[in-house]
Amino acid sequence: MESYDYLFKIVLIGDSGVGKTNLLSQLTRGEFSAETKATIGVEFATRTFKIDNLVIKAQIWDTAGQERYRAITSAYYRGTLGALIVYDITRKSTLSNATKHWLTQLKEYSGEEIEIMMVGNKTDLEDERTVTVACGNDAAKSNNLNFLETSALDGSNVEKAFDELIKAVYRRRKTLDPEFKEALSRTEPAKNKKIIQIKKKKKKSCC
Ligand SMILES: Nc1nc2c(ncn2[C@@H]2O[C@H](COP(=O)(O)OP(=O)(O)O)[C@@H](O)[C@H]2O)c(=O)[nH]1
Ligand SMILES: [Mg+2]
Repeated sequence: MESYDYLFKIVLIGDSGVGKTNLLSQLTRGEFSAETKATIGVEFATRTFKIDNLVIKAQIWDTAGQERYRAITSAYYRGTLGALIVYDITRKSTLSNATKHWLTQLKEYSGEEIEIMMVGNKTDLEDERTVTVACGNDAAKSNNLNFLETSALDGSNVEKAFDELIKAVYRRRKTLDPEFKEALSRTEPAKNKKIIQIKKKKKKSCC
């Protein structure tokens, strides 16, 4: 088995049909499928990233189509350190759902201390675009999210979107977790595998 220093759980969320499954298959297998089918079978796929001489294994969770019914459960989000919230640049409603529904649910289940990358997918469909880059960027900015546009079809920015997210998670862990810092100060990469998780925050009773 491939060895790694840290394991980060990442989740993919967003409306049905925005391209979550294809972004993941493009990242991990270099594959794109034009078929519209509900995701079946795969719970997550993994991919390793190298940062500061450390091997970070990203375990990236994909939904099994349950987002269609907005029925994602807290188990899906448990232990998440980072999320990719995906919308489709040809469908405006998917952007408003990204910030209203998906971001709210993510924060509710995962707490505030996670890194989020918002992704406007399907840039290859420029002629059908209804969400401008500026509009997506503004929505991301006003919610303090990282932002990129991608195409799961031609692969543009796919690697970059995940890579930037993993790096942001890594930087945040480094500032939050004393043990993590200690491991980083060693000259050799840490030999012990370590699963970094954050505990769910208790919900505040009022706002
Ligand atoms: N043109 C184009 N189609 C895409 C892209 N990403 C996904 N699709 C298509 O959009 C549909 C839904 O994709 P899928 O990955 O299953 O979306 P999910 O429901 O969010 O997992 C499929 O027909 C894909 O082929 C993309 O970047 N460009
Ligand atoms: Mg899917």
